[in-house]
Amino acid sequence: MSRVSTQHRTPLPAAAPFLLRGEVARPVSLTVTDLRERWAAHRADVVFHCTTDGPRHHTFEGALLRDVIADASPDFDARRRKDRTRYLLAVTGGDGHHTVLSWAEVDADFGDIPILLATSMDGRDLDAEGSQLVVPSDHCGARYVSAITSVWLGAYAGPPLPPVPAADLPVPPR
Ligand SMILES: Nc1nc2c(c(=O)[nH]1)N[C@H]1C(S)=C(S)[C@@H](COP(=O)(O)O)O[C@H]1N2
Ligand SMILES: [Mo]
Repeated sequence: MSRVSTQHRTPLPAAAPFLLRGEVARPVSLTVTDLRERWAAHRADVVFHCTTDGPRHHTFEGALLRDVIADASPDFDARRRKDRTRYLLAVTGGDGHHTVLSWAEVDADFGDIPILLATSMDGRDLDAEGSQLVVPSDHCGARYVSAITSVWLGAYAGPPLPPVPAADLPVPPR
C-alpha cells in the first residue's frame, strides 16, 4: 500500500484566542479552531481597495459575526428593534488597528451584511495569524482587521448633554 508522502512540517503555533466581551452575558475567548468547529462556515468572494496597493481579490471562509455574537448573548432585548440599534461593535487587531461597526449592520432586520470572522483566506488557514474581519459590502479594506485580538459589543450611551452656558451656572458663595 502506498501513501502520499507527507512532509512532516512542524505546525505553526496557533495565535492566542481573541476575547469577545462587553455587554454580553457570556464573554468568551475563541481561537480560529473554535470558530471553525462551533459555527456554520460561510464563504465570501470579495474585492476591496487599498489606497496604497489598489484592488485586492480574496476568498474567505469563516463564521458569521452575528452568529458568534448571538451565542455570547448580548444584553439588548432581542425582541425590540430600537433597542438593538443602540449597539456598537469594536474589533481590534494584533497591531492595535481597530474599527467600529454597528450591530445593525449585521442584524437581519437592518443591514443584514454577512460579515465574517474568517478562518481561512484563499484556502490558507488563519490559525497561526488569528481571525480576520471580512466586510464584503465595504469598498475599502480598512475594516478587514487582521490578527483579531478583541471583539467588543456595547450600547452607545448617547451624546453628552449640551454644556450649561456659563451665565446660567450658579455663582459660588464667596
Ligand atoms: N490588524 C490590521 N488589519 C488591517 C490593517 C492594519 O493596519 N492592521 N489594514 C487594513 C487595510 S487599510 C487594508 S487595505 C487591508 C489589506 O491589508 P493588507 O494589504 O496588508 O492585507 O487590511 C486591513 N486590515
Ligand atoms: Mo488600506
